[in-house]
Amino acid sequence: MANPLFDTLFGKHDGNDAVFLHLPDGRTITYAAFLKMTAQYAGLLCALGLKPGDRLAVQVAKSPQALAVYAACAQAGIVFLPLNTAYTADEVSYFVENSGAGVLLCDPAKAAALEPVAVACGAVLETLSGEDSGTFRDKAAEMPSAFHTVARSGEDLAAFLYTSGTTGRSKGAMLTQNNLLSNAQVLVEEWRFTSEDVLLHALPIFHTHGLFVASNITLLAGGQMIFLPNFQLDEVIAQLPKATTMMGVPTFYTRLLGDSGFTKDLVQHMRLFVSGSAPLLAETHVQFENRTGQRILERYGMTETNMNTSNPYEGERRAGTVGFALPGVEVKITDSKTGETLPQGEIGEIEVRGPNVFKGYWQMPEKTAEELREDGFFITGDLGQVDADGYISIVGRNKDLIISGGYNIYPKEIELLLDEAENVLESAVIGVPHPDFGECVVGILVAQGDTAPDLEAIGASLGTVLARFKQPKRLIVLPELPRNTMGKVQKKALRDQFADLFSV
Ligand code: MCA
Ligand code: AMP
Repeated sequence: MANPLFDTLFGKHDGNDAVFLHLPDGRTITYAAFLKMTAQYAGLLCALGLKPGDRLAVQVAKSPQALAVYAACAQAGIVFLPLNTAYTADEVSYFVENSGAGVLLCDPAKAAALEPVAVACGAVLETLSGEDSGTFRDKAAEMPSAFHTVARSGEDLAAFLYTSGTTGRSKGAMLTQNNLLSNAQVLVEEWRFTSEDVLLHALPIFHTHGLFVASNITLLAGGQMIFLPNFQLDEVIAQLPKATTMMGVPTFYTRLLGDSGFTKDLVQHMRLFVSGSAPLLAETHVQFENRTGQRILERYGMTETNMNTSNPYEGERRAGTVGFALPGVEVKITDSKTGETLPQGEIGEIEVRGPNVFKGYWQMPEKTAEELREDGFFITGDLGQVDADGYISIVGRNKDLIISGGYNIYPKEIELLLDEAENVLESAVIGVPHPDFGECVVGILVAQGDTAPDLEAIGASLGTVLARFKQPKRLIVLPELPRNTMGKVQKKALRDQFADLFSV
C-alpha cells in the first residue's frame, strides 16, 4: 500500500457522499467534502515547504478543518504535532523549538503572541480559526482539490504527541503509521464499530483519546461523528438522542450523572459508552448503571502506546478494572526493581508490548532507553494487578503524575516555577481528590525566612506561563515539608493531609 495510514483511514472514502461529520448548528460534512479540503491542505503544506518527515505544529480550536489538517499531514507524509489549545506562548515555544517544526499553525487570535515564537524557532506562522478563516484557509482555497498522496511505509512517523516528564521537560512521543493503524483496527473489532455508528465526539482532538481513539475508529469503520467543539453538558444531552456511541473521560460521566436531564430514556438507544484517560471510580460505574441500565466500558491507554487494555464488549465489564490486554498487545506486571514478572495477584509495574508501542522519544535516547526495553516492552509507570479472572486494575502510579479531568500534569514542571517565586524556599505539588476533575493540583509552599509568600502574586505569575488546567487550584503555606529519613519529600503524607480539601 502506498500510504497505509492515509489509504486505510481516509483515501478509501474518496467520492463517498455519505455524511462524516454533524456540526452542532445542523450542518453536515460528507466524506467527499472532507477529503477535498484535506487535499487542498496537503497541497498547501507542501507549498509552504514541508517535506515528508517534517513536523507541523498545530494549536487550533477543534473544528472539521482542524481534523482535516491531521488528514492532510497523513496524505503528505508530514508528522502531525497537535498542541493543547490551553498552552501559553511559553509552552508552545518549547514544543516548536524541540520538534524543529517547519510550520506553526495557530488560531488567528493567538497570532500576535505566537509570531515571535515562530520567528525565534525559524518556523512559518499560519492561522486557522474554528470558524474556517485565517491565512491557511485562504491560501488552501487556491490549491487544487486533488493531491497525489505521498508514499509512506507503516514504519514512517505519523505524529508526535508530547507528554510531560518527571523531570519537568516534555518528551515528544514518536508514533508511526502502524502504531495508529494497528490500534484502530483492533478497537473497531473489539468495540464492534460499523458504518452505522454515530459517535458523540466532545473530546479535544489534540490528545490520543479524541484524535486517535475516537476519530481513527470512526474513519476506519466509515461511521459518523457529532463533532462538538468541547464538552458542554446541555449540548451533549441535546445531541445524545442522535448518537449510538460516546467516548469520554470520567469527568464527562460524573457531569452527566449530576444532571437530572440525563435519564434512561435519553440513552436507551445507545450501544456503547467508553471511558478512559483517568480512573473511573467504581462508584461512578455503578451509579451510571443504576441510572441508565448500561455499563460503561473502561479501557486503558497512554500517549506512547495508544490503547493497551479494554473491558469486554460482550461479557462482564468489571467496575474498577480496565479489562484485558487487547489482541496483539502483551501486558505483564513486573517488579519495579528487578523487572521480573510477578505472580498473578501481586501489585507491580505494568509493562506493555505490541504494534501499538511507540518508537521512542524524539531526540531523547536516554529517556527512551529508560522506559522502552530492548525486547520491546514499554515500562508504563502505572502500577497494576491482575485478578483471578484476568481482569487488570490500575492501583497506583510509579510516576509523580496528576490526572485532572483527563489531562496529565507533572508536578515537577510546576515545582520548578514555584521554587523560583519570591519568598519561597521550596515547594511540593500534589494531586488531591476533586469532585469534578477526579484529581486537581495543589501547591504546598515553604516560606524563605520570615516573609510570607504573596500567594496571589505567585498565582498570577504562574498564569502567564502555565496553561490554566496546570495552575494549582489552591496554594498552601506550611512551616516545612514532611520528609523521610533519606530527606525525600513524602508526598503521600501531604496527599493524606489535604485529601478532604475539595470534598463536598
Ligand atoms: C479546564 N480546567 C481544568 C480542566 N479543564 N482544570 C483542571 N483540569 C482540567 N481538566 C479549568 C478551566 O480553565 C477553568 O478555569 C476551570 O478549570 C473550570 O473550567 P470548566 O469550564 O469547568 O472546564 P471545561 O472547559 O468544561 O473542561 C473540563 C473538561 C476538559 C471537559 C473535563 O478538561 C476536557 O475535555 N478534558 C478531556 C481531556 C482529554 O481529552 N484527555 C485525554 C488525554 P477557570 O475557571 O479558573 O478559568 S489522552 C490520554 O490520557 C490517554 C492516551 C488515554 O488513555 O486516553
Ligand atoms: P497520557 O500520558 O496523557 O497519555 O496519560 C496516560 C496515563 O493515563 C496512563 O499512564 C494512566 O496513568 C492514565 N490512564 C489512562 N486510562 C486510564 C484508566 N482507564 N484508568 C486509570 N488510569 C488511566
